[in-house]
Amino acid sequence: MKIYFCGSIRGGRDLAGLYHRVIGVLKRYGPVLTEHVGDPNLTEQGNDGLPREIFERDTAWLRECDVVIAECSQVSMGVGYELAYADALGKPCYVFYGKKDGRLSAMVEGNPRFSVHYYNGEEELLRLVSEIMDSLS
Ligand code: 6K6
Repeated sequence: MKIYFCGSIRGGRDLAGLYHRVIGVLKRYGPVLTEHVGDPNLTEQGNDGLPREIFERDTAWLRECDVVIAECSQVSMGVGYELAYADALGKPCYVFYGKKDGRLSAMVEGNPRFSVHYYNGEEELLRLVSEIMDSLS
């Protein structure tokens, strides 16, 4: 099972450590095509390739993947774009949101094809991710 993980980059890297640990769980189930999203050395200012190359590579991975896992607590235009792109391809999309003071975009929360999960704290997030991946494998 090829897994595409989405998390904020230019939207802010506050949750990079959390992404890294979610990816650690996901890797037990198959290759995570976007492992770099959890790289603690990747900053929002970093310039890790030309935007066109990033777009072509990431959209190719979205076409190739079997499941999309998106951590949406940190608002990110790229994550929203990836979810819409994956949805148009009919990919199964699992969305996670852990902020108490804020609301997930209605364009994500309201999509009946997305499986949206709210969590309280990292432990619950990692448990939810494992349970979902167990159910898919
Ligand atoms: C810019 C700054 C640091 O790195 C970059 C560009 N590098 C990227 N490399 C790979 N994927 C990227 C990059 N920038 C965005 N993405 C994709 O969009 C990732 O798969 C993330 O899930 C999502 C983040 O979007 P933004 O809008 O928060 O950057």
